[in-house]
Amino acid sequence: MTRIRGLYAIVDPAVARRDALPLVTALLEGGARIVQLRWKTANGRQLFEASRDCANACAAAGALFIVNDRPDVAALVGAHLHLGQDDVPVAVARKILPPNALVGVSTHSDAEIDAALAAGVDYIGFGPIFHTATKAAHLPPPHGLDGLRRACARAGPTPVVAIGGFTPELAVQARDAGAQAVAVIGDLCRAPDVAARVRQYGALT
Ligand code: TZP
Ligand code: MG
Repeated sequence: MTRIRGLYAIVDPAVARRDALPLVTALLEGGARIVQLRWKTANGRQLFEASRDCANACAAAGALFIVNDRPDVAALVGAHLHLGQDDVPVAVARKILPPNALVGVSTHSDAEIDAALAAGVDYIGFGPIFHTATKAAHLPPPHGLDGLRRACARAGPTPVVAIGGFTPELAVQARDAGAQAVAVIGDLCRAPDVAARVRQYGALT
């Protein structure tokens, strides 16, 4: 039974203009049970220390904690791992992760979905589904809900995490289109009351 289900909250301190730990604390208070730390501008020390603190907070709340980009940091803090297309290959990352670590990969096309499935990922990130105000490099145009439906069919039993432009209302539509989870950056990181915003995703779980 996959633990990738419902709201997949992504903490991006650069988007939020706040430190990672207070954000994670607010997400957990609101009921988030999957939290990823995505901090592209951090140096190694910053990312390690923030990951360690967020991992501890998530463990205390019984939430899943996922580190973006960096297998070494994920391994050091006992986190799960999310990889992009430009990161180390899944099989290489798994060499330094414990066997129970989940590894997910961001995909944007059929070819990337197929490659991720062949690599044995635990879940697939797929997007962007809608227009996103969060700047992410080299994103293709939005796939929309029809594209998401096709991606879920292609992924078969592997869980699909939809990403890109989500709000509580749109998240329900993604779930109805077949996504097991919905990843959210801006709508949570830019929320004036993060815990309250998480609660508005309650219909997802
Ligand atoms: N990959 C596809 S869309 C996206 C990424 C990293 C950004 C999603 O951010 P937001 O703010 O939830 O639209
Ligand atoms: Mg990456």
